[in-house]
Amino acid sequence: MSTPATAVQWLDVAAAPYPFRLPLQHTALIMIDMQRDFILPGGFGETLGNDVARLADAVKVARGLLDWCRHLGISVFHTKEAHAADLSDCPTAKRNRGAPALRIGDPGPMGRILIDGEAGSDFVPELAPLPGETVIVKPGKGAFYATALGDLLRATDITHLLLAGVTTEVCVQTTMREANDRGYECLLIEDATESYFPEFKAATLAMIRAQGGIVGWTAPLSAFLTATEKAPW
Ligand code: TIU
Repeated sequence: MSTPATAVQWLDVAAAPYPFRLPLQHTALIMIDMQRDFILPGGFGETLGNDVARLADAVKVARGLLDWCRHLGISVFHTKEAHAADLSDCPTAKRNRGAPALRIGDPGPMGRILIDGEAGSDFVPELAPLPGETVIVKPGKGAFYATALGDLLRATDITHLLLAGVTTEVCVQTTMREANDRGYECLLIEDATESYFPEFKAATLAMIRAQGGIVGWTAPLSAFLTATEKAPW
């Protein structure tokens, strides 16, 4: 059945804690920090002492999610956690925290750690943005803090957000909570997000959907593919 250009197409997705209904024309994907610095050896994630290999499977599913969004014309935003070369947007507390082998701004095998424009801060190639997709460079964990994301979402009448990326309990959860407080209906794609700590991922998913979806919904990518097959349009 053909659909008038102005009609909103609704999708009903099996999700927890209950089905998620989204209007495609008012939904955006926020793909969070799928950068070499978190996903590949030699970057920020590894210098913090983490096993970055744990994130590889989520990259594959995230690619499937991106393809699905692109096919349906859903707006795509990519965020990257990165700082200015002079570190003017990096709080001293953030740079000094812990005892990493390399600190933010130090030279590493993929360039200076977590510095915008360096190879390590760029996206992994399979998740590179396409022309027309928006890249948000953020100095913090949450994608709304000190960025134009909120203004851009408002300007494009976005009401529903799909979230994915790394790491689940750090930048993804922070961003989802920021978005929830701003009134967005948020769903986290369970298998397109990952943590260096499986127990933290599990706890985050549970926290999000507890209490009737106090932060939002979760669902695997397969739920979206099934919902699309069943859609009346
Ligand atoms: N360390 C960790 O788990 N995450 C971050 O530092 N940033 C993001 O989650 N992107």
